[in-house]
Amino acid sequence: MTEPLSSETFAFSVDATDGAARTGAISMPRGKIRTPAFMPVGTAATVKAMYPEQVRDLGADVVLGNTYHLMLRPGAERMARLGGLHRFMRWDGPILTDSGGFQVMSLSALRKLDEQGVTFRSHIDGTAHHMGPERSIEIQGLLGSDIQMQLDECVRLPAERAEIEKAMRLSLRWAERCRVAFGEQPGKAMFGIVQGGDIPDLRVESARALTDLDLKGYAIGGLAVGEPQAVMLAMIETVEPHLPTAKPRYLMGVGTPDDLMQSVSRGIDMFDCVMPTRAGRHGLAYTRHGRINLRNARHAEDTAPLDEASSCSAARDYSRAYLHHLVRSDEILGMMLLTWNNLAYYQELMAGMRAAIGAGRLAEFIGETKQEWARAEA
Ligand code: PRF
Repeated sequence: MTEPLSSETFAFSVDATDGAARTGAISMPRGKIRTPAFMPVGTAATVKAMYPEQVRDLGADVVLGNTYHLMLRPGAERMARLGGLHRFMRWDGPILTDSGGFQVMSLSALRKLDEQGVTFRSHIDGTAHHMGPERSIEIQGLLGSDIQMQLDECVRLPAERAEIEKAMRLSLRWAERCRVAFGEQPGKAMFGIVQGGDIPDLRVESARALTDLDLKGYAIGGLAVGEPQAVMLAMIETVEPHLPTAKPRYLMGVGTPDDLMQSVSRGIDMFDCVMPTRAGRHGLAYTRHGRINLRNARHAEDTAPLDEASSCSAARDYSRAYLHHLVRSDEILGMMLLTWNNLAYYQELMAGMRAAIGAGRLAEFIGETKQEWARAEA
């Protein structure tokens, strides 16, 4: 099952499977990404509240950057003059960049989308911008991104079939244009993005058409955008059989720890989400014992740490009472410690799943993990 790895090219190898779940690695010139992988989000050339060394030490092999934010500030050409995103932010591992369309639609003002791309006003200074598929790939290249995403259109759910279908077909045409713009870049990759909302036949059509483009990897977009978890999981099950087994599959913008476990067991290899970092800045801790809201008064005199058995100092060495105090006082250290804890937990969860898949006991691992959440909550 294992394919040869070469550090000079982009290669994906599957080392073990357990049902639909797989564990393996993507190898690229800047390093190896162990899969299933969780990619911390470093939107503006920083994983918020974290030193790059800390992110690396937690076991993250790859971080995500955002075309939309970085093209506006500091700017793509400026980033290239400064030597690229890796040097700029002091992250020498692989970087995956999202293509910008999704962030334009959620963040910018006066946005308009047509065949040629997206036109929008910056959420920072109101300046007008246009970005088509070719420019998105050009910007991702100027940033120095290792894994670049096609420009796509993501429709929020619920939505009418006509709207979902139109966005899915536009995304397919943009995938072809991105593929041409990307060309052949040994050691780098461009991923396509399956769209099609919550409509199975549109999902299948999207996955098949993208597979025909023979891309290096495939993302599933347009999920976790308002639909129930059961619908998201059903769509993964619909798409998965139509994606090539030898290519990595990336579920964009997902999710909770339970979302990650359910999706890995359905064949997903990569994730990104702001949840652990954003929640950390809002006083929420993800732990082996479940989700803990440190704002809550019940932690005011709790001398226990978040997780006495964690490998992360933030989880092990600080009392819940202290974290409660920091959060209530809006202290920066509170955000730093909770972000650190949350990313550590997410990476521990991924490492746990990789080991469980290797041992053929993913279902048991998921059962044990959820059992501990339920026990701690009771
Ligand atoms: N497309 C892109 N980025 C994304 C999404 C998408 O559909 C999502 C949806 N969960 C998150 N990030 N390009």
